[in-house]
Parts: sequence; structure tokens; C-alpha cells
Amino acid sequence: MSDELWTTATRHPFLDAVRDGTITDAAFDRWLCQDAIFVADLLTFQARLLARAPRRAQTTLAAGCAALVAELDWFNEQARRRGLQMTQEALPATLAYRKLLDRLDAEPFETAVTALWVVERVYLLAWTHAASETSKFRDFVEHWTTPEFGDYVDALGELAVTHGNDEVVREVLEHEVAFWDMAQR
Ligand code: MP5
Repeated sequence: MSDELWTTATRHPFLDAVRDGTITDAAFDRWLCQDAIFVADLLTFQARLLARAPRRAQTTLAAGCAALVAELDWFNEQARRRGLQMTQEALPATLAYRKLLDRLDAEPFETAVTALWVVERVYLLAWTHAASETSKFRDFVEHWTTPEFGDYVDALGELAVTHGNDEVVREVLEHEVAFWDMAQR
């Protein structure tokens, strides 16, 4: 299906620049602040999804919600280390992504969880691509490339139904590309 879009979303120039150490602090910090806003939005989306999840999906989604709460603490710690104030307004790409998450509430559970799988799989592949021996962003690479995170993505993959949900997969991938674009602008 959208192989090319998967590649664009997971091998974006932002990630090349993180890997090569050529990313500017301004671009990285813009991404960091916007991603913290996105993760807060993702938590509220995922909590709503958990509320209507079938029994078999509850363990994975509940663990994911708890992981997102811990991740928000982790973002605050990263921001503190980098001397950032996390008071930025959401930029247009972040707001547009929030709109998609809100819209998914009206979609069948299978469609919404498929979207969530894409959201998470992109980060696994993207940060794997951004890994390098000498990266000063090792904390970030490690965060999204742990075996536990890979297991979580696989568990979401078990719940995802790609057949018939091509459109939502494409939409999520487009939002991911726009998110990296926003950071590098
Ligand atoms: C994720 C993220 C991964 N943090 N930001 C974007 C724009 N897409 C996907 O989600 P998580 O919950 O941080 O693993």
C-alpha cells in the first residue's frame, strides 16, 4: 500500500539530521515541545479508546496509557535538562493531528486502534533509523527502540486491522510527515 509514505515518515530529513548530529537545537527543541503536547493529546485519545475497547484489547491499551503518563514525566525531565520552558502553543501540525485523534472517536474500534498502531510503529522505525554510535540524542533513540517498546508495537499490531483501513493508515502517516516537517522548518 503506502510503502513510500511509510519510508517518508520514518526516514525523514529531520531524522537524518538527528543521526548525523547536524540538527539545530532550535529544530530539536521545537520538535520536543510539540511532541510533549502531542503525547498529552495521545493519552486523552487512548484513554477514550480504552473506555470502549473490547475485553481482549484492555491489557495492551491500559499498559499503553500508563506508559504515556510516565512518558509525560520523561518529557518534562528532558525539557528541564535542555533548559526549555514547556509553555509553547500548539503549532498547526500538532493541532491538525489532535483533530484527527478526536475524529477517530467516531470510527469503529478497529479503525482507531489501527491508527494507534501506525502512530507507535512510526516512532519505532523512525528512531531506529536515527540511531548512531555517537548521537548526543541517545536518550531519545533508546526511548523508542527498547525491546519493550517493540513488544508494545507488536501487541498493537495484533489488534490492528489494516484490511479496509488503508485510508486511516495513510492519514496518520501524512500527519507524521507534517510533524517532522514542522520541526525542521
Ligand atoms: C509518537 C510521538 C509515538 N511521540 N509523536 C508523534 C508525532 N508520533 C508518534 O508515541 P509515543 O506514545 O511517544 O510512543
